[in-house]
Amino acid sequence: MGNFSNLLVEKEAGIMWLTLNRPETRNALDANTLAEIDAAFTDAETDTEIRVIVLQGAGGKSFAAGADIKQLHDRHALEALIPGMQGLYSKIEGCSKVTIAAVTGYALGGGCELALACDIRIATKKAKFGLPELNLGIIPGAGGTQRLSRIIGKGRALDMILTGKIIDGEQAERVGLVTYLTDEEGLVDTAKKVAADVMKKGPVAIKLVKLAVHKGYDVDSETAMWIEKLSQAVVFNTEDKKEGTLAFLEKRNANFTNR
Ligand code: CO8
Repeated sequence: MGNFSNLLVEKEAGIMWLTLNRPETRNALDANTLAEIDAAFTDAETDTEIRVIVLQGAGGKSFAAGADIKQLHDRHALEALIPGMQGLYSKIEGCSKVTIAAVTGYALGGGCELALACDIRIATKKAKFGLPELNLGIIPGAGGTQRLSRIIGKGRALDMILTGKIIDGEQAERVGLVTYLTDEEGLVDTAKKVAADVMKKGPVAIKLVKLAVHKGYDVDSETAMWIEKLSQAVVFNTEDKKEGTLAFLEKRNANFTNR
């Protein structure tokens, strides 16, 4: 992977830490930052050592304050049709590794949508979530209209989008936008703990359960059940399944090999 200017990438003990690093703009997501996130995810996908990807923001004030409004100002209609931020977030959702957003400070617009595209969201009490795009005369166009509704329900999502209200970490936990709430000092440790729980699981099973949940959510229930059944059929045939069941019977921890 090449050198990045707006994204810090660290790999440690199975975790890829991605830190959005433009604190002077509250980590606004310009085209260069998005390209760097894209490249980091491409790398993570093929790096068998990496099991979990944690996204966070540098500077303490912000996870990400959304799309870079300076660049947004000059966009024309056809540019909204390219995959762009929406395509990248779909790639993140479809990543076979587990993704965690560790949020303190602002997660607004495309920053909130980035957190919504992750599998698990952790927030501090100082987190501030919102989709304020309508203030700018645009709509949440990086998956926000769909993912927020699915995660917190259509009524609450419409309220947040139409009023542009910003909710803090405690409110976000109450409505199910985040599933872990911590103080600022505990953010990294909470992410590490969640990652450690995930890393005890079989990698092939993780890949397929993500597929079953995400893809199954978008289709009718009978098709979704088939996706689940076929995913189970795949894992039934793996070394990991043999090892996981044997380890239980032998009263020891499983040693999964991703096969
Ligand atoms: N883009 C560019 N610059 C930004 C952004 C941003 N999103 N957010 C903050 N900045 C810059 C400010 O302009 C300022 O720059 P300067 O120092 O040069 O004046 C610097 O960061 C610091 O900002 P503030 O002084 O405003 O800092 P505060 O701590 O007082 O406030 C806020 C922080 C609340 C985050 C405030 O800056 C703010 O409201 N930012 C804009 C938030 C916003 O509206 N986000 C939504 C953007 S639109 C979007 O995300 C669309 C996604 C879908 C696009 C799909 C396209 C197809």
